[in-house]
Amino acid sequence: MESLILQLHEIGAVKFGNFKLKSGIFSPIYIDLRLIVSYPSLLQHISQTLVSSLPPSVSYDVLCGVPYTALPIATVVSVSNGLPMLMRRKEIKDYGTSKAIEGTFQKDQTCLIIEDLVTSGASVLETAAPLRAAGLKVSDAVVLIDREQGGRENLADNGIKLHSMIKLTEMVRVLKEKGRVDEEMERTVLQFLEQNRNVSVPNVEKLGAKVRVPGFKERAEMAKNPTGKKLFEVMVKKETNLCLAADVGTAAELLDIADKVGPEICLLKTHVDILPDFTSDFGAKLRAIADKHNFLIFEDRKFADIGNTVTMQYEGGIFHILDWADIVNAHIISGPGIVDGLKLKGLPRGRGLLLLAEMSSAGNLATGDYTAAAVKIAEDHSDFVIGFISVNPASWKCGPVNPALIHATPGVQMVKGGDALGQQYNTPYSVINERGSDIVIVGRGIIKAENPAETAREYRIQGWNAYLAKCSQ
Ligand code: S5P
Repeated sequence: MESLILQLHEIGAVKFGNFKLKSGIFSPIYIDLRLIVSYPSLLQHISQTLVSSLPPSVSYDVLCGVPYTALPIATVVSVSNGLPMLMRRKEIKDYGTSKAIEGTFQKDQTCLIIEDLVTSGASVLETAAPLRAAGLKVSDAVVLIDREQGGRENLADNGIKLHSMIKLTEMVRVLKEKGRVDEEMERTVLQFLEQNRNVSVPNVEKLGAKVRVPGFKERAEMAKNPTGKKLFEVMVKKETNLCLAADVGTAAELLDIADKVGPEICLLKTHVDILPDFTSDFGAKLRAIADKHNFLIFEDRKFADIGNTVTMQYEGGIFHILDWADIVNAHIISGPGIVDGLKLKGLPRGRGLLLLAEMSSAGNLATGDYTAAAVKIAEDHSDFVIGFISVNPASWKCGPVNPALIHATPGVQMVKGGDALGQQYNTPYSVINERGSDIVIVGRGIIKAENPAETAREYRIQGWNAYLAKCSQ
């Protein structure tokens, strides 16, 4: 390993100084492994050591390198070990076969992911998602260098064990010992790593001691509200627990993305008051798309006023939400009267309501007793309330909630993290399997993707697999 580290340093694949990373932060160390294609014996050395460093318990039928840098490594591993390889396309063609994965394989085969460098683990997850979507099992990834900045934990959250040949701290120690960097640089790098370690694994309390989890089909039977029942049924029929948060700039874009992503989702969430081109026929147009693809519409109105006011906000104004939205949501800050008010209008039309029991944003106040109060109100109105916006129902002190009620969780992306305005993200696997939710609500993770429909498919598979894993526990 030492000689490998020294060779990487010699060819300039590891550099020390002050480098701006893709994320915008400055790092005293920069690693560029693209160079290794120019050094065939080093490439062969890396490829051989990668596979032989894996524990014998790791078994696999096929390999897949993360594009692009790890592709030559995976190719050499494949050729020297006689193991078939797959390739994941970064860009999916909209002509020909439009395949995300190239190569032949059988469903249920196990695929080992090969990567050159892991920081957050995002690239490995981007490769794992279409492999899993195609029916392959992905449980291990092997990487040449682990930057030790949260990748291992993020991957574990997604059911992938990371095996690394070299850890960045080890690499720096070896280079210091061999006189390639001085003590000050070693200290600077270690300090940088210390300050940029994204290891904050959420305080996950596992779902109650392996109680049998009823599936969505069973829960559809238990639901009292027709919309709640329909939602479970759609989820089962389409094998999806994905809700798209369609926070796009215009009504035209919204209708367009709804049609494209429609086959992947059970629910489409709108913020109708952000659409500058809203017209009175918007609801009918969206309903037609919802009927075509069999999903429900959820207007994320977050009502918060007294019962009398919300009846008017629900039914009237410009938006006439009651006419086209299957589901709306409400805060309980004003007390149970808000549910009575919305129910007055919504129940005769067969509509459903989600209560905001928790929120995803940092520092929010919907915790503890407030969350418990939401549960109580929901139980008291289970003819109209279909469930909750929640973040970690597995941790609720009140214990498991009536399974007729559903949990939908915002703040979901493939990699844990957040935005600059307090949003906090967890992975689909963590949200469904560890935090005890049912539906993942994904906005920017899909709408900002290069190919929203394909990305939505990947989220759907991740979310659904996490649900299946939970049910088979
Ligand atoms: O606590 C909450 C509740 C909601 S409904 N946190 C949220 O982020 N939301 C909504 O979920 C939010 O208004 C947005 O529409 C979506 C999250 O979007 P993303 O782009 O961060 O995935």
